[in-house]
Amino acid sequence: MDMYQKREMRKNKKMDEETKSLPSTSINWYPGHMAKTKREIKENINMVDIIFEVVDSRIPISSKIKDIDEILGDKPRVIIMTKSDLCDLEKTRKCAKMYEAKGYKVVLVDLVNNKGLNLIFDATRDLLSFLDEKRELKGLKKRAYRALIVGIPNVGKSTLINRLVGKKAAITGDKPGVTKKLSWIRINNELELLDTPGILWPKLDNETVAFNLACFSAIKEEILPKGKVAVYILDMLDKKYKQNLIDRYGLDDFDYDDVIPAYEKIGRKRGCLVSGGEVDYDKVSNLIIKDLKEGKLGNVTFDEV
Ligand SMILES: Nc1nc2c(ncn2[C@@H]2O[C@H](COP(=O)(O)OP(=O)(O)OP(=O)(O)O)[C@@H](O)[C@H]2O)c(=O)[nH]1
Ligand SMILES: [Mg+2]
Repeated sequence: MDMYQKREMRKNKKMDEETKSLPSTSINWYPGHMAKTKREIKENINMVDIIFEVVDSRIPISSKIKDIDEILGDKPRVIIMTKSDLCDLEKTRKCAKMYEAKGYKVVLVDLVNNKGLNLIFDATRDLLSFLDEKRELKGLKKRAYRALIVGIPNVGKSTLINRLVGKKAAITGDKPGVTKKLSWIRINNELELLDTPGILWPKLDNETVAFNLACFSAIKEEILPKGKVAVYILDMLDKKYKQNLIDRYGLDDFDYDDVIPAYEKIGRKRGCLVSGGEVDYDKVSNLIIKDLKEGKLGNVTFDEV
């Protein structure tokens, strides 16, 4: 990197600080198809018995849809926290307790190692046994419970369905916006699930939430600049998981106001170089984001209560 690039990067950093105070609604992140999904959920809500609301266990608060309650009404609800293999269990459990105190049932699952799935069935039976009793009184046979699965993009809704059904019934992918339309999937005699595309809320009212979502790929990459997201990650780790920075990058000194030395160190250590041996800052940003997502920066939870 030459002097000019360094100056530009410092200038950008200054600009970033200035934009921090901008009204957050200036970020356009709400594609039209999400409004359509919400409409369709509304249309189908009377057909379902229970809601499986999926959040990412690394950001259990930021990843909860903000304006969903008006649509879901008072249907029984289970909050399913996915990717527990990658989270900081202690912090995530505190968030789970906070939700439980509000009356939600909460289940933590690790969909890579199939952990916690039975707890979803247990919670569902607990919440819905009254339906069976009601049907029995009317002389009707028990029928499969119908669950609606909702959540922001990329939290693992379709993966969860595939694990529950025991085969690939829904398309999944490591980027937001994989599922395109609502679809019913029969899990077994006991459960039917309605998979939905990920949704967000129209107004981004909190910058921290936006960065948390960007860190874990819940919003499309072009919404927040990668450099900003990577610096946010370094800052969060510096504040909450310092040892992880030392372990992975040998970085024991991070200065938010001058990120260049950190970028230089990481770039050299991890080989993010251009020909001539200069550090490639874009490559470093990409590496930091990828490392975080894949758990190479340790098990982390960014939300705290
Ligand atoms: N490590 C880990 N990865 C997971 C887990 N659950 C899902 N994933 C991964 O997360 C990514 C997103 O999964 P999807 O099931 O496509 O997410 P989705 O919520 O259906 O996403 P949209 O359809 O885009 O809204 C995939 O790469 C999954 O393999 C989990 O428990 N642990
Ligand atoms: Mg999906």
